[in-house]
Amino acid sequence: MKLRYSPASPFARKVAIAGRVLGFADRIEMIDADGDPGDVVRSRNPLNKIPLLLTDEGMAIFDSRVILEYLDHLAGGHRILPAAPEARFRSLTQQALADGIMEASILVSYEDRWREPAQISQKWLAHQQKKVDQGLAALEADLPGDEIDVGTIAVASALGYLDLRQGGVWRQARPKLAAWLDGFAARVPAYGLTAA
Ligand SMILES: N[C@@H](CCC(=O)N[C@@H](CS)C(=O)NCC(=O)O)C(=O)O
Repeated sequence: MKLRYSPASPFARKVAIAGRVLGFADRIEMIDADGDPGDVVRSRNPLNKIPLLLTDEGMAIFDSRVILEYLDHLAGGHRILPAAPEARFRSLTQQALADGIMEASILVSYEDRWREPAQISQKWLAHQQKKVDQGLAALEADLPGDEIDVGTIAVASALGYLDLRQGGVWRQARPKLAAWLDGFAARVPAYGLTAA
């Protein structure tokens, strides 16, 4: 399998962590966006987004949620995607919340990258940052557990992205969540191994 990724992408980090947790580290060839000038892998996704997984059969799979489901299936099923409905939908909802935090914080980063200074909208930035802050408040109030599944992998990846892009300032106001992330990092070596 080939994974088109970028070291800083939190969505790609979800996939990289899941791949290692499931024992696929040696089976997934990582292709860095920066080292792929022809952009052959990205061209397989009409949305031009990463991560994108090319299976051994040549199928292009995106987005990160679908790739995680594919890897879970490849590993025999119900390894990082619980079977029992209550656990399954809690985990999937946790993943949706974490993905939403990533999307909003990426839009904050893109504002600088894609807009001319005069076009940058403080109103839009505040709108996106509010989603990040509300998401963190929800996680602080209802902490993820000790399980290693699509929900906790996504939450850890989202928090890691905030550490990278926003200097970890979130930690001061969310001490229980910060302690949870430190515990996850200690329990899951793949977290540290996939840091940008
Ligand atoms: N929903 C997608 C989001 C992926 C995404 O937004 N990837 C970013 C990098 S972190 C990207 O490729 N951005 C390029 C663009 O938006 O054109 C997923 O879960 O994989």
